[in-house]
Amino acid sequence: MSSRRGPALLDIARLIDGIRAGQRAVIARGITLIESRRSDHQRLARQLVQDLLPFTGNAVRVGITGVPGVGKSTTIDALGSMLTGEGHKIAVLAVDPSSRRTGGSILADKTRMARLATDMNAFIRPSPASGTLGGVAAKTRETMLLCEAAGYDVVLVETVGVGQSEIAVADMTDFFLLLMLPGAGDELQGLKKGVVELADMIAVNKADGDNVARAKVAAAEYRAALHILTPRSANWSPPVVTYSALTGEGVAALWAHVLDHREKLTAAGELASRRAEQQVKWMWAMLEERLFAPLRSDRAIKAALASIEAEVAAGTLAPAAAVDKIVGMLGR
Ligand SMILES: Nc1nc2c(ncn2[C@@H]2O[C@H](COP(=O)(O)OP(=O)(O)OP(=O)(O)O)[C@@H](O)[C@H]2O)c(=O)[nH]1
Ligand SMILES: [Mg+2]
Repeated sequence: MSSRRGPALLDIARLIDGIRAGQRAVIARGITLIESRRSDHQRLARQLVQDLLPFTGNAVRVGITGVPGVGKSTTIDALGSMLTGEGHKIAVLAVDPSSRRTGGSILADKTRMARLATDMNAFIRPSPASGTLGGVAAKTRETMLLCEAAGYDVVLVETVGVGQSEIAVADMTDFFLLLMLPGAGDELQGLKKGVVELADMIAVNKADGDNVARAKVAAAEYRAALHILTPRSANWSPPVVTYSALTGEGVAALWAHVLDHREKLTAAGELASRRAEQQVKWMWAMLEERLFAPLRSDRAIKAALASIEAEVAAGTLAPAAAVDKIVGMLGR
């Protein structure tokens, strides 16, 4: 074909073959395309995700959150290697829109996931580079789809429990796991009530050594706290468990709850409806992201916005007139 689209489409076909064959280098190349900010790459990435769509949706999608140091990475390592031992293929993704995680701490994370990092049935991908939460979440969602098409049947999405990113992760997964520390029943460890309400399970980690009794006390407190919250689903009451990512004690039981949840929600049709709702939500989130993109990236618009904002602040320009001006610039 001599058309300009020819070679690119050929590349996409090759990418799809490699991804579906589970070739790690090709998977990584696909993710790089998804994460690229270049508009031609973004166009190809959209085509790629669309073409992969029929092969997606088959994974158990689990979101994992908790304060820094609660043991998310250690838990993912323990859980992930248990599951690869059972013949599963695990993809580990992250949503971290802050610039907290530099190259250095990605490496540190890999040492916390020592077993998975060398496991051929595990694929670990750090969070897309910092950007807006919406942008980062969108890329992680597409990466998740790509991993599913590559045959990963469990996707674990980690996010640190300090902001809006928990909601984004709960919105892209089937099961949202909130990790807690023993002994710190104090106002649910600073977590916002909204995050606790999203949880499909609370798991108190580090229930080992001297901490076992304290972990049990914490679990009882969380159980009592959950009673006064409205459950996320009519078909599921979030359990509260204790475990140790370090010793592995309780990790299998933790996973059994995830599967139980899946069975119950599938039977009730809720898993399918949850995913359908999520997909529509993604569409709106991406539309918003796309419509707002010029406001953030177009230099002329950015400059004009600053002075428009100043005029609105000074009271010389009405907000409605300002919106007219901005929308006018977008239409150009
Ligand atoms: N005793 C004990 N220590 C644990 C356990 N799980 C994790 N740790 C320790 O807690 C520390 C933090 O663990 P990480 O897995 O890095 O925690 P994280 O939640 O991923 O932390 P961030 O990525 O910084 O948000 C490490 O020193 C772990 O060895 C556990 O079950 N028992
Ligand atoms: Mg970590």
